[in-house]
Amino acid sequence: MMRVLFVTGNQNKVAEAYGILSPLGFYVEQLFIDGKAPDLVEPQAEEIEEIAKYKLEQAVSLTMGTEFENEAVLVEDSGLFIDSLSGFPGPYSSFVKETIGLSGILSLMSGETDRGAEFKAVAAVYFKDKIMTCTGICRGFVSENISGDSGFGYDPIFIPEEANGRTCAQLSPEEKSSISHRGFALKGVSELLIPPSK
Ligand code: ITT
Repeated sequence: MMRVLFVTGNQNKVAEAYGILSPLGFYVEQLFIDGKAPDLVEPQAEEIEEIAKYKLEQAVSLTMGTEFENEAVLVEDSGLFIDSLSGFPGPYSSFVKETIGLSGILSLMSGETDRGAEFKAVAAVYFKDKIMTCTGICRGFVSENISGDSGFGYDPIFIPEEANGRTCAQLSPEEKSSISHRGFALKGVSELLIPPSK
């Protein structure tokens, strides 16, 4: 099994990536340096693609010259893009979650009938001098209420189109990953790492 080192501070992402990539023949492990998950700087940028590339550069430079330098290094950046808010919070999703939180988003949307939104993830991998990136999108709606207690982040207020009205926080990890932005982005990069045999 090929090992993929995931550079992230979010253990929920690691657990999901492990579930998505293990059946495809990859062993996902969170990268720790000196016992700590390295803190990557997230630039203020309009596009999560740009943020993911910047995070990957930092992640790769952290592994250069270490025992990890010949291994595949993965980063990922994601965000929730709400149609009626012109794509907000998008690249600012982390900050918004920490400040106004889920209830703040629901208040911003109070009385709004257009609840359309999408989750987007950009996964970027460096392996053998090559950079591979893939974007995954999950279309859905922002719920009226906070529901469910599995998952993380915005899961309790996001209803994927395929989820029959349930929020991501009401899905099993397998159900979420089979339709999620992260599921699509990681399956995409896995095919670039090892093209499927015909
Ligand atoms: P990194 O260390 O990998 O950057 P992070 O949690 O800061 O971890 P992001 O910047 O990519 O990750 O995430 C932006 C926000 O979107 C953050 O608040 C996450 O909790 C949330 N988020 C990302 N993926 C999600 C998912 O699958 N379900 C719900 N919320 C998610």
